[in-house]
Amino acid sequence: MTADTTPPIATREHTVDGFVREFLRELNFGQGVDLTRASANDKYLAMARTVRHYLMTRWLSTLRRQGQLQAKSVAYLSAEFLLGRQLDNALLAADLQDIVREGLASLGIDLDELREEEVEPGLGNGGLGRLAACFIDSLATMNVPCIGYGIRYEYGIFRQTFVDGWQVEKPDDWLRLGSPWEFPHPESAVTVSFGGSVEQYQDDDGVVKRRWVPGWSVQGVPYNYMVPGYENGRVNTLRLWSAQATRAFDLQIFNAGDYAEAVRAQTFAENISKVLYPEDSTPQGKELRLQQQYFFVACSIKDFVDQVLPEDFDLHDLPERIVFQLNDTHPVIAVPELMRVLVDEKGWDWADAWSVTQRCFAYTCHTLLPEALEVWPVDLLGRLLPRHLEIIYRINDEFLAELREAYPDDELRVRRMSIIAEYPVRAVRMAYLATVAGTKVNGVAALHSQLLRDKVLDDFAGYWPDKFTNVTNGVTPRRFLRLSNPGLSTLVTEAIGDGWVTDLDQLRGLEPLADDAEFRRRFREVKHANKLRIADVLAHRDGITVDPDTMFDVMVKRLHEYKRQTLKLLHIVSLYEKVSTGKLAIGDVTPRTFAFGAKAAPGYVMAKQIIGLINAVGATINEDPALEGRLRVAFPANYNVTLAETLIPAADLSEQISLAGKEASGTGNMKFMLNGALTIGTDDGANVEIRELVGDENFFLFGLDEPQVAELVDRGYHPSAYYETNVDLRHALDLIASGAFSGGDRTVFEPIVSNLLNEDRFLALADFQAYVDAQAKVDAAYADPEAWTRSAVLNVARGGFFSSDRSMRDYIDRIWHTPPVPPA
Ligand code: 9GP
Repeated sequence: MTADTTPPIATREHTVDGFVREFLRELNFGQGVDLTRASANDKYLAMARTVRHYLMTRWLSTLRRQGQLQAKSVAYLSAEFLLGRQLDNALLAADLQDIVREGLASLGIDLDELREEEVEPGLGNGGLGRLAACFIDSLATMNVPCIGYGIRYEYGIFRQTFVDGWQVEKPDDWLRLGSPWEFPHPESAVTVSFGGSVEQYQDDDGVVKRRWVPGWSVQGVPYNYMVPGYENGRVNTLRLWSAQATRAFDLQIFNAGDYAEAVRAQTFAENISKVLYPEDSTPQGKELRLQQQYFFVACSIKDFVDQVLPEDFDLHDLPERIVFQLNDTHPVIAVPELMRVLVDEKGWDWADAWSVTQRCFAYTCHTLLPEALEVWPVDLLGRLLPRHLEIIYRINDEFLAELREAYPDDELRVRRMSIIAEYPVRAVRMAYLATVAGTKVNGVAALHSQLLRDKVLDDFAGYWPDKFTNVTNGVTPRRFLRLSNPGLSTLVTEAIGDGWVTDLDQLRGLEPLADDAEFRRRFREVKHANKLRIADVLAHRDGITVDPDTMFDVMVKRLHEYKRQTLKLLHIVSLYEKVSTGKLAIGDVTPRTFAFGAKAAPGYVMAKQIIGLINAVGATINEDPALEGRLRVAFPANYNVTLAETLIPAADLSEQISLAGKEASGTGNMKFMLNGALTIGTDDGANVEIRELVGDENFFLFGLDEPQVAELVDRGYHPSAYYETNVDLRHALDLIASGAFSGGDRTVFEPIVSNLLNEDRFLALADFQAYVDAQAKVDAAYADPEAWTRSAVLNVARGGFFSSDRSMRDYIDRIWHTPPVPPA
């Protein structure tokens, strides 16, 4: 027998005493303080580091096993990962919740107080980034090898504050107090270049080739994060890149004595990963953004090819070893980058390189708004990445030649499908490039995928019908039910066991309990407790008072006109107007708390106006004694993942009221459903599937559907006609215009009113009456608590489809073909 020479991996003792010993060691040796003098932050950091030790053994053995097996992996390329707080998830994955609570209590420390010390990394804008975080959680839990690649922004999504009701952005300094969940590896930094020019040269065989002579470079330093699977021994890796000046560059200038210039060079390089672009759905055509995109994909490809793969790996086998999933168009520049690596650096011929590249990528589109499909002017691209632009031109030339063969008599169609747009400026259409390069293109909900096929990418779908598929989004049940709603989790587990945590379809087992009066009573108790919990959070966090005995009617999402927060506002203002003028007795109004959460992109003027109006309406209504506290608006600033985790479980009504055909999917809608809220919504995004699953009788559908919207727009939409003919709508708009919510100043909200009356791009006025009618049905349904609870239970029971584990199964079956690799 030969001795096992594999070095052992350290383990930790999974007991209260073991934890306490480790924790004190971290506090004393890691933080350099003793318990009596330790600040809350010291204790939090020591606890977090102790907890991560418990996951380390799993992480190291996952990496070791992956090194041995070289199983096919997913590389999820995403400019955003909106992780949320890490501690609770780590405790859950490592089955440490009780041990840590007890261990800390034995030292007189309250776990819940320490939890509040954690600052969430806001490395994403909203749904897209949060989806990426859910996906990597699911892949780890399902034992699928995955590495997430993204950017370690020094400043994440801005911290929103309100000053006199108006949004004021503050920097999100999430790293200030230390970041215990990351592992920097400066020794593994990679160099990424920009600018310069392309030169022609002859290789050793006299073949004329082209290569890039870059103008300047930066370093990408990897920071690793653990992505633990739920109680399964696997920990995958998320690798986020931070930009730094290259040492050579730095030293050269420094040695020449120009300290100021050296610092400037450093700042210039570090700017690349300095701040997340706070845009959601609309791209900012900024050079820095393209730098960010290229920076992280170039680092990631280099990392994968040079560090992750074994030295002797034959890159011709790359498609059997990896699939690079392009999360929206942000990482699409990875396509020409892989071509450049294979052709220029590895010396492959073009056809070989293209054949491998085409089999390595797949593309997810997350939008339907034409303005959100990124397009890079060739001037900019050519300046920043001249060799990549050449490669894109060649990809396009060959693609157009192929199309001309397929459609010899249809040059118009060929031009429509060109990766290069000619108007208004010559530019690269990144979605087209991704479609041409990817094995598959998917939308994120059934309706969205259909509209992609039929409208946005219809020429491509006609040419490659099999390339297009759908994967409906999902959310992780670990974070968004098990952790965020302990009351409901316990109730569900008591009823059907805890298998649902990793197999959410098991929630179906709750269906019969919808008819069980005792179960419904306990379900209501949980909801009420969740309302008390959020009331407490809002009181302390925001100084906002809410009444837990009212219906919680919640609209939380980015502020965007297509999402139609204004429609919600018109409903509130209309109710207020009717009560104030005596048309409606306050006693007949269902007591409601209207909760909003929404950040507006800093440069999106109309969105910021709407925030001002929500706060102004809230301030007026909340202080009007005539309403007897029956209607209140609660708009906490800085809605984020942490707040979502307490707010969503308390909701009765989920507002998903985007204009049909505009919201690709939505994922908040799924979180609400799983937490027992009923949806009022349009036939849009994943609402369509929610309604199909839960049934019409448990969903408040209203408004135009997508074909009706298209028809109305084609016919010519005149919002003012609705104003003229609908008295309630007129009164509501007039009240806003009168200055009633702006201290009599009629100019303040005039832009919103006139935009609605004259343009109303997202047809809020057309859907107003249908929305108000649907809200009347909500009131009627809510008046019968037993029937309402029955519907709420059925929403939970039928929500299993929206697990991100199911989304991952669909990606694996339809796109990735990456089988699970159970731990050794
Ligand atoms: O707007 C979509 C949202 O509907 C979807 O749920 C989310 C995740 O797929 O992606 C959003 N898209 C973007 O943020 C930008 O394309």
